[in-house]
Amino acid sequence: MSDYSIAKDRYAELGVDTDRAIARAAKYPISIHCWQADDVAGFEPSLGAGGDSGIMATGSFPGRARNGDELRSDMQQVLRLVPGAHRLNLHAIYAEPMGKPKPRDEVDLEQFSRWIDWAKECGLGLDFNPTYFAHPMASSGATLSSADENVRRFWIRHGIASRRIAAGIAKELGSPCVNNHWIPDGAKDSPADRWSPRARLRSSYDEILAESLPGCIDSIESKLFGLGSEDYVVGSYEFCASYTQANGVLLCLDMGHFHPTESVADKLSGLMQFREGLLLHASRPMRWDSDHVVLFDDVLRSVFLELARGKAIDRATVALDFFDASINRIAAYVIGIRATRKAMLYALLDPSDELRRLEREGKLGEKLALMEEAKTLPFGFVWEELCRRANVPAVGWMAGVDEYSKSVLANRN
Ligand code: RNT
Ligand code: ZN
Repeated sequence: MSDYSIAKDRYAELGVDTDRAIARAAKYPISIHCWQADDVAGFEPSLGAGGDSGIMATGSFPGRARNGDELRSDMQQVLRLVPGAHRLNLHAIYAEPMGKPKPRDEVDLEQFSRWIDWAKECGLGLDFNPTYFAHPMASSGATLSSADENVRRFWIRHGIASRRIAAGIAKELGSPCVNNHWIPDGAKDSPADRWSPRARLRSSYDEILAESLPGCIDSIESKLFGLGSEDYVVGSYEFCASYTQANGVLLCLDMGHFHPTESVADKLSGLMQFREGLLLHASRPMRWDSDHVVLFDDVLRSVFLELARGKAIDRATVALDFFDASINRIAAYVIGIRATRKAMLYALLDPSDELRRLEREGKLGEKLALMEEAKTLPFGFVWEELCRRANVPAVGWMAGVDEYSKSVLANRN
């Protein structure tokens, strides 16, 4: 008997169909962020995220992608080592100007034509993000909430431009493009006026979202604090949850953007009573950082378990958001992508029906016992089978990273 057939029988005893779980877990797209490959630097000359942008990649591991060709090549190598359906998530700073670079507020579809051509060749869908950071116009720490009308208008134009690009991408690729808005706006310490910036942000989003653009699916991402916005974040969770609810756009929950003892998993059944979908940024908070490489840990498992138990996995749009410049970046990608896919599979293998029955019948001890036992079912063999069916390495994938590092990354100095 193969490892997999032993595992299949064990799960079947609990009423779980492993073949069905494998097929389902492989089909939900994971939108891979392009910015782990280059530490969120982007291709604009001499800008780069940096410390005043609210986000920062730390580390200096060699081999960072320096242009679109290198980034696409890295992505292709990553895709050889991860099972299931994927998309690629771009930021506006990854524009590749054909002639003279265009300013952020004039960026357009043409500058993404190389990405679009490549996505067509690979059969990948693309998602998009306006980049409201890493720019002189963001150096005051305020963008869409700025009291300086000149600054605020500049970023409104950028938001509008990003939506047109997203709609253009959707049309070119025949697949809706999620366009996620995140701003770094906030204050380091004790703002006297917490109200006006939020009122301005609300009206900025109203203007940005006014145009009807089929194919562009907007989302707005909240945050708790950032570098330089420790005390006050304009686009807080309450602001973003309320705005998106009132205006019919997606709320983006980044798993790194909450108080450490808060459960993102527990929010889902509340939020999703009132909205059809959600965007999830799979990420991992670590003390003050919100962007460590995603691991197959309790927190990630609990989020997907909640979605599975609520029969809502297909209502969540899943994207990744982490960046670590201190380890091999290809390995970082593969670890985080595989962890996210594993969490999907793990959740779909949950004996949810049986657990719910025990709970309904008041057998809470039995329920807890089964939850515990389920944790040590032979999950690994089912995961390996998913990889085999997807034609990617089940184990030993680091060899694919090492080989690529020697033949490609080592030549980037
Ligand atoms: C920052 C947000 C945001 C960014 C990316 C680069 O805290 O999580 O999603 O990480 O847009
Ligand atoms: Zn995020």
